[in-house]
Amino acid sequence: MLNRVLHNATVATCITGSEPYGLIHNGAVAVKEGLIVWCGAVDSMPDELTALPMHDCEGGLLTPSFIDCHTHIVHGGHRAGEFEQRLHGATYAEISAAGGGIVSTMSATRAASVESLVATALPRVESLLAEGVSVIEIKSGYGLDIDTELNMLRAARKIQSLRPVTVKTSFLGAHALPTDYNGSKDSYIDEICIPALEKAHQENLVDAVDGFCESIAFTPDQLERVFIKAHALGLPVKLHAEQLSLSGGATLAAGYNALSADHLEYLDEDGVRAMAKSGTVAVLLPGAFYTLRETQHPPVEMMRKHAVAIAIATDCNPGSSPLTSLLLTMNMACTLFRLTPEEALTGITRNAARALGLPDRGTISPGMIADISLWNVSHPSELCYRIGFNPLSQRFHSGAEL
Ligand code: DI6
Ligand code: FE
Repeated sequence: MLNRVLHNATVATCITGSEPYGLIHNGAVAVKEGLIVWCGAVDSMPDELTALPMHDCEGGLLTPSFIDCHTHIVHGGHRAGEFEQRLHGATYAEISAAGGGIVSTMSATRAASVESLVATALPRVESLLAEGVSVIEIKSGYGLDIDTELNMLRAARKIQSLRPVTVKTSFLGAHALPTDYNGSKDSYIDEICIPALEKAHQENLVDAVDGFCESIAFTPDQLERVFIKAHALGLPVKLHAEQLSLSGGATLAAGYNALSADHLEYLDEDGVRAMAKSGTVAVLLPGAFYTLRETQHPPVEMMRKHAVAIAIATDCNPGSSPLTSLLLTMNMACTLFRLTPEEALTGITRNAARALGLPDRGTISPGMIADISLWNVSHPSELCYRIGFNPLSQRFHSGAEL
């Protein structure tokens, strides 16, 4: 049923206006052919819409469905053992040096078939969907050879065909240097990363191109070569930047009109200015901050001052953020980063859509795809405030009731 009017609801449109959250009290949303055609106070609804089937929301809250704009949700294995080792005193760096970390996930991912990558990702995907998620971004980056990078992206595409979710893929060949690669980081970029990107693009597996800019990963110069190839292929870019140190990644990304720069704990004001100029979204990842017990906070106040759009995401990955809850991510963003609940909600709706280049999602307004969630709460701040409680009552995906 793709035509209906959702009524008897408070509507958080997530459009900036006079009301916080773009709230409409006693609101209604009209959906036709899976698109939102009208939204407003129920007493101002145009007469012709009253002929549509009516869906009583019983006083609940409607929001745009959530968008997790940064995940590594497809991967082999897990790293619970490293979690234990860290609690016994080992550091993330020591574990990596001993063959753990990203490399251990790489080995497990290479050993997995596409089918098993899909099968192990699905429970994590379902955990997100159960909390009103309609769009998930999924990165490659644990294959680090041509075949496995492609397999990760094939698995990501497959997930969209198996569940009511929209998947956007990001190619992250420049995530880490595989330890079994006999060559330099420069030759890895030329011999593996760029050829894998070309092949993945030929198979239509890539929606955006990502990289990890950090002393333990790749330099701005190396990543720029990947970005040049991305632009030549007509693909937008994004970047893991300034997560562990200030490396200049955000400024590089802004120079290539990146959709987003992500993490950003060590970002400085020049980087914030560059992102403001290019309209690059700042994606903050409180799950990684929490798991790594980071103490450097992302410069949220500076982002507000320069009007950089802020999104938040799970960064779901087996090492630094084994997190599959956007509700908890919102709570963490408020408590750890001092985002307001309104910023947190905007961060997983309107701004997350921008971080993925999706102009037709992330708000409740005419012309948007009807990805809408109904919550058994009376005010949107409740979505951030509770910890470990899921008040989702219903989700509509492209207007279809699930
Ligand atoms: N930043 C991160 O936090 C993850 N990747 C990245 O570029 C870490 C991934 C892992 O430890 O498996
Ligand atoms: Fe990440």
